Amino acid sequence: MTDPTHSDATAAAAAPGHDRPLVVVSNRLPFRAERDASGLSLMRSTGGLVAALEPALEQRGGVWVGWPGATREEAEAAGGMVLPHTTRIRYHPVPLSAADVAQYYGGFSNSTLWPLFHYFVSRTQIDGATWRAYERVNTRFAEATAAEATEGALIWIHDYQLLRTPHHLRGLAPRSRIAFFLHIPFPAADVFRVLPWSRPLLQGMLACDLVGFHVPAYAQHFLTSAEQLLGCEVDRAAGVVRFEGREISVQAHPIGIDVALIERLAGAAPPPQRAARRVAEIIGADRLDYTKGIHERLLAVERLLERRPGYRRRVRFTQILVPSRERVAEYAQLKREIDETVGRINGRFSEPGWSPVRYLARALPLEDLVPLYRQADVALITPLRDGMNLVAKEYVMAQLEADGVLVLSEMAGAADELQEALVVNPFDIDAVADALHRALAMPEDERRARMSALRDRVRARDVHAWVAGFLGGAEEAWERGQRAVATATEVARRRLAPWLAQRPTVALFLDYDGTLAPLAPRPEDARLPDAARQALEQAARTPTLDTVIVSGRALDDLKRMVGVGGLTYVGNHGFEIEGPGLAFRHEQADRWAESLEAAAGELEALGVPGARIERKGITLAYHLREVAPDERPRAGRAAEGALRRRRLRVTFGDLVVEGRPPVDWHKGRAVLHVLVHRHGADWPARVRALYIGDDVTDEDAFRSLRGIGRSVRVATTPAAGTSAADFRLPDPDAVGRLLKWLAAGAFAGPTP
Ligand code: GDG
Repeated sequence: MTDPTHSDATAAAAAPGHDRPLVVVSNRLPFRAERDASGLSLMRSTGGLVAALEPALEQRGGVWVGWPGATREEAEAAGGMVLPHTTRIRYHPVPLSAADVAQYYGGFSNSTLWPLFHYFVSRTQIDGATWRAYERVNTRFAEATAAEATEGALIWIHDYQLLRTPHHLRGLAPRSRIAFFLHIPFPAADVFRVLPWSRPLLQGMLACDLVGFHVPAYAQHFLTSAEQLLGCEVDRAAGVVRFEGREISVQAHPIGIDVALIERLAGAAPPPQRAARRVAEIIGADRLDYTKGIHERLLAVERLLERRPGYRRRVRFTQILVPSRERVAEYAQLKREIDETVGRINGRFSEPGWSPVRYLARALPLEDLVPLYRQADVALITPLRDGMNLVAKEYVMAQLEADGVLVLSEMAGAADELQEALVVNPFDIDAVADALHRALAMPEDERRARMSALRDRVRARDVHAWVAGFLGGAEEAWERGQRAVATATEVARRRLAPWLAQRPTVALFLDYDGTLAPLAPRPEDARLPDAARQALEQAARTPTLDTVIVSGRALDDLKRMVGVGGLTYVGNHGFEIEGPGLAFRHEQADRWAESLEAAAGELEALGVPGARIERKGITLAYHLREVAPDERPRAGRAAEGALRRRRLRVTFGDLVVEGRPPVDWHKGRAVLHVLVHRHGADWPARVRALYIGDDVTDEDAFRSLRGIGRSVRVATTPAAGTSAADFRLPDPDAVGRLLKWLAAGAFAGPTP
């Protein structure tokens, strides 16, 4: 794990890449859509993040990509909307419909990712429809971003709503510099894997050069997930993941606040006059959210008053509750619960002239909030889980006299840095009540010692240092990624070597077209490269290696194309097998000859220009590669119909439609047949089975071997979530290099 560098703004200005254009991408643009009599207007919103990013955008020149905050329908009803702009920053709106907002934002982002990442597993909704909406909207964000990604620009994507955007963006702009920051926790791998889409989400994030989190623990969770769920190679000490032949840096960059702003606003407010005061002030301020522990906090205040009656009439707890996600039913329910608890506590303890809880259930302008921070003797910040929590840092900086006390949940990322606070477990109501007592009774010397240490740290790591540190980290990550020479083959080799070495024999299954041989427009032109032929010849001589070529081609054709003796050949998608000590022909292989011929006749009669019919005896292929692209869908449908009418099974490959006997037999079953007949039913005790293929029909083999073997899909781009293979190699060249290593028998397992 590399620690973030907290350089100041001057150092940042001189840092490499400081003049690089910046593209910021976030769910929301920094506006609030306000509706009034004149229609819809967009107001610039403020806040620490905006205050930190806008100067960086202004300095470098750049674009902010995001949703403006009003749905497409609302904007249309209002006759359009006009985005504010400054001379150096442009805003690129990503329009979202009301349905998008409901499904992508209210659904997958806030009813699936938000609860799960905050460890509320039982609140997590698993719904394929919202996932698809999330994927769709993330694609749109990637398209909008790609349109802005000028040469050399740095793209900085924010937060959990956009975890898949880097993946789509990498596909559209492969050479771009992409960095990501997650503002919420990244959960432990065992929690994260609850999501059926955990793997594509990880792949999404791993398309970046830098993935940033608030604290090292979140980064570690991410590394563990990448290792366990995707089989990535991980270097924890360096904070690096190797994936798809790329190196991704994973770092902790704890966000800071706008220190100067908070101190200015605090300075404009009256000082607290603590000694003269009869009623001690306690403050809490949160967005309405179940993660913030507001209800539990109220119970702790109640417990204090119950157990220590001396505090009655002598303390007042102010809770500021900013409305949030009101359209989500659970939030409305939570609001009712909090309202009721406040009412109950006040009903129970209030006396003439004093109520224990002051409750402000609305947003306050920062100018009004900071004076409340300054006045408060104690801040009670007890989220059940929080990425960072900025209120804790803001309270600290508003304590200009350095004599307030911070009571802080150990479940907030901020607790990592703010160790001098009274750190509590927010679930333990008694412990929070005790900490509150300790805070209220704390001697001034201790208060000043703690608060001044906190103030120094928060000041040193303000939001400008955070931006500079993160952008510097992104720059380094990209450089590092450029130097990293690990090819996909090397990565696969390193991952496979220890596993292969655990058994004396390796059974190696290789598809032909697109795996060993580059694809060619006509099947007869797909020649085996010389290097691959030599490697196969060597493989045939290596006693610890059992090499099997698997193809959809007819067996004779396949043997002719490869032409290496001593290997096993599986033809016609597994319907015919031949090799040392093995001869197999599926019992149904010859019963469908008439149907196949009838279908072939019908396809010939169609006379689609460029289409080719390949009669393979047991199966039939209809090749569309040389058919005009806009003719292909129609020709494909016609072929499907012709084959189905003869009750044949239809499969769709890469520009090919195939018909085969309608039985449950495929490459995967054939692979298991070879393994069992050659090595015995308990072959996993003696043999490591590895399958390499590029086609959809190879997926059957990947699935059959899942858990008992390993598989590699040959594909130029990562097929997120769509392949059952364990690894990916980009092309037949990369397969050739892996094959050369395997053929030499260098994996050397224990002797039989
Ligand atoms: C996410 C993560 C992470 C509060 N009341 C008012 C008001 N606020 C401002 C505060 C503070 C911000 O809202 C709240 O920030 P938090 O960090 O506490 O929480 P989230 O909104 O959940 O933010 C969090 C953060 O992202 C940054 O990475 O720290 O863990 O969940 O700045 O001042 N602002 C105004 N009126 C209010 O009444 N204007």
